[in-house]
Amino acid sequence: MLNADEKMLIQHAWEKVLGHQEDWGAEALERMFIVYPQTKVYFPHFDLHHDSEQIRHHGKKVLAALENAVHHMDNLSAALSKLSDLHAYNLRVDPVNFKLLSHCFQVVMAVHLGAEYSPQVHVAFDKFLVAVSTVLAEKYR
Ligand code: HEG
Repeated sequence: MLNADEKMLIQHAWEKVLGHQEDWGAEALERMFIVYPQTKVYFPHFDLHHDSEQIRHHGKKVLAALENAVHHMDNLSAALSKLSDLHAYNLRVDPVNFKLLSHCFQVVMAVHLGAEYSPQVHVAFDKFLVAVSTVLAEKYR
């Protein structure tokens, strides 16, 4: 799991996200829908056009969940338990898709943080997103 240095890097990087949750969340989702169009099957009820209110609203929710995870890195299973139920029992999102969204979010971070998104921050974030995705998929079987 994440060591103390990595947790610090994630908390520090997250400070840069504050104030941009809706924009950056929507950007990550839009990238996912364009780069991996198979992910759109889970959102038949959404307007998926650029700047769609639904994408913005959903992006804000996804980043709020990630922010909650940043605040509970030592206890992700408990912190994300309800969301894990939702994804496993109601939405039934194939777990491969978590990697796709995680990758798109990493690109968004890199674009906005530039040089500050160093390889050390990148690997810490990668581990964090894998940990979150694991929890969201852990109730599938
Ligand atoms: Mg999921 C709903 C978070 C990956 C498809 N997702 C939600 C909600 C949150 C969330 C917070 C709203 C829950 C609520 O309203 O109570 N999602 C979340 C995270 C991640 C993730 C943190 C990964 C890091 N989701 C994900 C992926 C897909 C997906 C990869 C599909 C490609 N999520 C999905 C759908 C909904 C949610 C279809 C319901 C959307 C709606 O109808 O409003």
